[in-house]
Amino acid sequence: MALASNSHRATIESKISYQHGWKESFSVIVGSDEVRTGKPSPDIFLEAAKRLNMEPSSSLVIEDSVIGVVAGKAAGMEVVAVPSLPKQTHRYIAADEVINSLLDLRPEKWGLPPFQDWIEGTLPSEPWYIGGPVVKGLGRGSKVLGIPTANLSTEGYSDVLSEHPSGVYFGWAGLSTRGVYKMVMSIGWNPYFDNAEKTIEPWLLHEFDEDFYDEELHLVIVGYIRPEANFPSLETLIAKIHEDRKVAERALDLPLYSKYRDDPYLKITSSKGQ
Ligand code: ADP
Ligand code: RBF
Ligand code: MG
Repeated sequence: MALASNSHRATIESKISYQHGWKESFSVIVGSDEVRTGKPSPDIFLEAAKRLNMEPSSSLVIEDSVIGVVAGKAAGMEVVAVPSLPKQTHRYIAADEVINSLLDLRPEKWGLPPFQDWIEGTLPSEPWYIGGPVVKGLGRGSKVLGIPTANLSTEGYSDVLSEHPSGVYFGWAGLSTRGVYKMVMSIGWNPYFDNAEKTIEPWLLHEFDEDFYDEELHLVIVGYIRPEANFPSLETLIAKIHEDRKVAERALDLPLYSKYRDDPYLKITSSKGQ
């Protein structure tokens, strides 16, 4: 695995020195000062392949920039693009695949060994925490989909939300006066509805007799299921969300995930996450 950047070698080294284990993860590092021309020229990638002793045609480039995609294709390599800005997919048409985040990278699609951390359709993560009073959403969940989502305000969560890509996640939900429930949620712009704002939409996997707007809801998010997607019809969107529910329900019984049911954050009644 090589790191091939348009930055100068010294800048790359200095930058990654702050990330534990990154330097050791790459057997080759190439900066733009080590070749004649930087991206979009293919030189950096060709040099990286040469030092790895690999054929360009059997190399896979993972890129976040448009000029990097162009450089990778010019080098005769396969290119997966991970755009650094959402809703910019159209600028990356030259790539062989555009994914929303590195969570969606599937090495086996490219003849590489698969990641080993996926388990029963889910990708475990360190738990992360959000909470607050249940707010009014766009009034669509129950009415249009038959799937109520207890929306949380995104205000005050810009750090957590920028750390975690949009997508479908699952975990545990605590309602201060009611209990702890399994939960599956979408975070993002809901491509089917093409929302202008990012929303947090947790579906609590329990039948309630009444609404619980303004009640304190705390979430412990323990894993990832899939990127948000668009769908050809409302029926196919609904079917997919029910599939997500089954994946989450089953996964949350695994010890790996069920242990977080007892997380004290689910019982605390303050209004700030951690
Ligand atoms: P909104 O657009 O205001 O979020 P929804 O149609 O999505 O409206 O309904 C969400 C509301 O339904 C929640 O705020 C909550 O009060 C209630 N509700 C009832 N059952 C559930 C459930 N199982 N999961 C989430 N919310 C539920
Ligand atoms: N909306 C989408 O447009 N695309 C999705 O892939 C998607 N996945 C969802 C997954 C789950 C588990 C839930 C609860 C909702 C999902 N929705 C998705 C969001 C749904 O559109 C949202 O709840 C409604 O817009 C109601 O506000
Ligand atoms: Mg809702």
